[in-house]
Parts: sequence; C-alpha cells; structure tokens
Amino acid sequence: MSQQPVPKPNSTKQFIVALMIVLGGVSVGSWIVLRKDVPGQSQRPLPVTPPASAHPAGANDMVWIPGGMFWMGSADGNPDEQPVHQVAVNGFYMDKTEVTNEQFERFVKVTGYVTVAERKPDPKDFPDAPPEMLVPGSVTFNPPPGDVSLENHYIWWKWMPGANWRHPEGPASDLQGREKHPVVHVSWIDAMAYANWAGKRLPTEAEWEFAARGGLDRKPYSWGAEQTPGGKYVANIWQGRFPNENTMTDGFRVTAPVASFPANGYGLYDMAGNVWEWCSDWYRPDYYGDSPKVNPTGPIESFDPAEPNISKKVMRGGSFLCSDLYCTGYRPSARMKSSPDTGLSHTGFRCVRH
Ligand SMILES: [Ca+2]
Ligand SMILES: [Ca+2]
Repeated sequence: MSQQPVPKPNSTKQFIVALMIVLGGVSVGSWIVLRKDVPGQSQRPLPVTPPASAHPAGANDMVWIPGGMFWMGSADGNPDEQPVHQVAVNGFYMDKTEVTNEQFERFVKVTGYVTVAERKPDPKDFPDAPPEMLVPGSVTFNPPPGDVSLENHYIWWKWMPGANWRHPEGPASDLQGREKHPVVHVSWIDAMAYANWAGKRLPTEAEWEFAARGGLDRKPYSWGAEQTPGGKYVANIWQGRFPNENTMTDGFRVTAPVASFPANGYGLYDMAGNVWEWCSDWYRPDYYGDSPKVNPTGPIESFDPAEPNISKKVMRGGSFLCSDLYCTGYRPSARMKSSPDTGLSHTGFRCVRH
C-alpha cells in the first residue's frame, strides 16, 4: 500500500482528483477524493461562467410539463425519500431526452467550453498530491473480477487519466456511433454551463420527480406498478449479478441511444435509467421533513451524513448500472447525490425552461 498521505475529504472545491493508489503499477481499485480545505466554500454560489448564447431554446426537443400537485417521495423507499409529502410545481418545458453527445459537442464547438474532467488540476488546490496525479481525467466503471462485496461502491470505480465526455472509457475510447447516446462525465458545473448557453436551466428536484412520474399518482415506476410489464424491461438498467455479470436482457451493456425505450406519460424518455441526471438542488436526506410545499428549490446548504465534509447536488433517475441487487435508483422517488465538480461515466443531465 502506498504511504502517500491522503488528506481527509472536505468541502467543495472546483476539482476532484481521484487518486488511484498504485502498487507496482497495479491499481488497488480505490479512488480517493482530494480536496483543499476551503471553509465556507459550500455556501458560496458555484462558479458558472456561461458563454454568450448562440443557441435558441429549441422547443422542438422539449415537452410541456403541465405542473400541479403531487405526492413526492415514497413510503417504501429509502429514508431520504420520506416523509411522502404533497408538493405543487408550476408548469415548465423539459428536454424530452437526456442531452446527447452531439448536442453537447455543438455547445463545445460554439463556445470552446472545457469540462472539469478535461482541466488540469491546479497544484495549489492539491498541495499534497504528487505531480503525476495532477492530470485531467475522470472516474469510470471498472469492477475487479469475480464476486465483490456490494458494501463498498468505491471498489468498482476507477480513476482514469484522460477519461472525459469525448473518451468515456479513457483515451482509447471515442464517441463514434454514440452521437445519440447521452453525454457522460459531465459535472454539475458543466451541466450548468450548457444549460446557461442553451437559455435553459437544470430542473429542481421536485420538478424532476413530478415530470418522471408522468402523471401517475404514487406509482413505484415511471410507467406504473410493475417493474417489467409484460415481462419486458422498459428502461436501460442492469440485469445479472452486479458488478461483473451483465446479461443485457434490456439490450444494452452501457449507455443506450436516448429514447430507446417508451416515453412516460408526459412524453419524456429515459427518466428511468440510462444515465443519472443532475438537478439544481443541494442534497440533504432530511429535506422532505420541512421543505416548502410550492416550488421547492432545495435546502440552502448540503449535508450527507455518509460524507459530511463534501457538499453535494442531487442526481435523479438511476443509470445503466442500476441493479436490483444493489440500487433501485431508477424509481422516480429515488435520490442520489454527488459533489458538483464530479463527472462519472454514468452521469448526464437534461434541461428545463419556463
Ligand atoms: Ca442495460
Ligand atoms: Ca436518465
């Protein structure tokens, strides 16, 4: 094991550096978040510098979500999905699909935007990191062989230098044939930059759940009560023994082209599975206990008891990695969270506007 001191993770900073501890060139399959301590940073607005927009709102790719009252959360779900409570949201337009690689590429071509995963970490922010670790990269799904414990999700994530939205599995991979797949390895900061450029914004968590339910009342899935209606999978998730056996019963090993499965009642695709989707809200597991009843926008500050020093934004909808053995994040009430500067190989987004 490396003797490299590993600073305790703490509050938000612009970059995540995932440190693969290398012993004789072999990864021990762990990544550790290194962050510079910046007291109070989590309370500040995140740096988002939208380039000048040259892109109309594109309502053809959006659908009107009528708004209304709904029951948010699930009595059968995780503790952070409770209590189930009534929430009202105003109507809004929402992208029918997750933002695709070709859509994101257009944004990058017009603006020259560089995603967080493509930026070289500043040594000033990571004074304890060895220089060879301070290279652009992202975190990819890369499980060790054989059966593994599902207790520690860090086991199947690996820091991959050179991984980013253009190279989802690392430098040797590319987007050929994946133009219509959802963009991945985009951080919340990147998603905000895209949304600002497009004249849109990220959905609030309440808007997202309202939309995902497709007009159904308190159903466990976006399409109704049965996980596999008629014996068929209707979302891109994981089948088989996670994380090493993927039987692809739904037809897709990793991401699927957007809209490969039926839309929900509002005409929205992949609100369950494919890739996780960023929301605008900070995450707190206890937020539902006293959240506003009309157009809630999330708590003022984040708190995740599992990693109390890291501020996190909400992600919703699950991904192609959601296995029923481990994660049922594709349920419309399920909540996930990650730090705003983190991109992952199963995380993307879609936008909304009024
Ligand atoms: Ca699948
Ligand atoms: Ca999705």
